[in-house]
Amino acid sequence: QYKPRKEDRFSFGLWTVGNRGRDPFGDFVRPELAPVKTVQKLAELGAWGVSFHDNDLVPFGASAQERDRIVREFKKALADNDMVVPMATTNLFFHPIFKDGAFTAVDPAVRAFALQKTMAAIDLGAEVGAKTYVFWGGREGVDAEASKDPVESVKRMREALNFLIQYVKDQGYEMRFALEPKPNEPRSDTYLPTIGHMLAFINTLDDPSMVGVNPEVAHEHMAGLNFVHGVAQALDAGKLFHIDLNDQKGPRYDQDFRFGSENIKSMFFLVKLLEEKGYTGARHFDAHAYRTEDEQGVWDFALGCMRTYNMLKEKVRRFNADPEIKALLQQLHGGDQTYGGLLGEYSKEKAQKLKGTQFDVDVLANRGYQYEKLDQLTIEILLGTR
Ligand code: GLT
Ligand code: MN
Ligand code: MN
Ligand code: MN
Repeated sequence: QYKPRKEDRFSFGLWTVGNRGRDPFGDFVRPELAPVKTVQKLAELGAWGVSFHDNDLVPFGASAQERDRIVREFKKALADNDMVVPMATTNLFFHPIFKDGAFTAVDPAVRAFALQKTMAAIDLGAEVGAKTYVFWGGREGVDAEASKDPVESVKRMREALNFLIQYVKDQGYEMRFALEPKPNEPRSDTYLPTIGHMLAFINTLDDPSMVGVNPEVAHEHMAGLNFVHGVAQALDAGKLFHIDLNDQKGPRYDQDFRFGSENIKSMFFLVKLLEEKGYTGARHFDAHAYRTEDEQGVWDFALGCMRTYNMLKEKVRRFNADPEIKALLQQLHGGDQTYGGLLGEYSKEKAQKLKGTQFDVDVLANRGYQYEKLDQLTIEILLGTR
């Protein structure tokens, strides 16, 4: 019943299941996973798509012939396994040339190189049919605050994105951009740190309609924010172009845990939001297996992400169908029509009427809302007793 199917639109980055467990304190613990094998394995598990950074597929500095061979083999694997590439992105953080950032690096040669690399990666994404192009500003930020003018940095970010928007248009690609915020790590402070910062920034671009967000669970939790609310605001703005699903234990380093492994209640409300508010994009997992795992553990991890999403989806169905919850919500949201008529759009008459209205302040102030009951019912749904 919870088995992932194509219509669930689950996707994984090559770098996620391909994560080899290296961290700042320890070396690789798993061997490399070839992209072709990843595509086969993910398809077997029921995934729909796979995403990648340019260098997850084509090594940095590969020759043109090598690139073409790799892309040919990869496209064959996609076709053989009925898999799509919903999203592609650029690695602008791994190579030492990007140690001071890419689009916001102080060195204009680095900024120009970042643009060149991104154009080539956009071409690669377009070649495999990616309709969404993600920008995660990995090293766009500072350690030494004195090193950059923060206003200039925002301008540089804008300049680069405007350049690339125009490039995509010139090439005639059917592609939209999704910007991914993160508050810190690997830099001690990253520019455009949260969904809210990103949404405001997008409106300053030359063609905001082409640009949305790619929020990640772990990243907003690192900033101590309510992810569900951030995603809701992005949806309301028509800007939820893509999403990175994973999990995280509070505001620490970026943990990228298996989806739904930690914050079950908020992930329940996230799935509820995505399923009910018309999100049709990829359910993309940007997470990786614990460092303790071998290859089998990686596939256990991948299947777990998808199954948990589907289990939460089933919980949403139960929540919505529960008579007691339904009645409670109806009562809470029913309201009083006399006052309802005084709300909404402004009119002079309404304002006058509102000014003259008597409110029973004591009754309103003394009201109980039954949220304890509502929340407990939610918990009972989640713990499987309803
Ligand atoms: C990197 C980062 C992720 C981004 C990926 C896209 S790469 O793993 O931690 O959050 O989504 O660049
Ligand atoms: Mn991410
Ligand atoms: Mn992360
Ligand atoms: Mn990450």
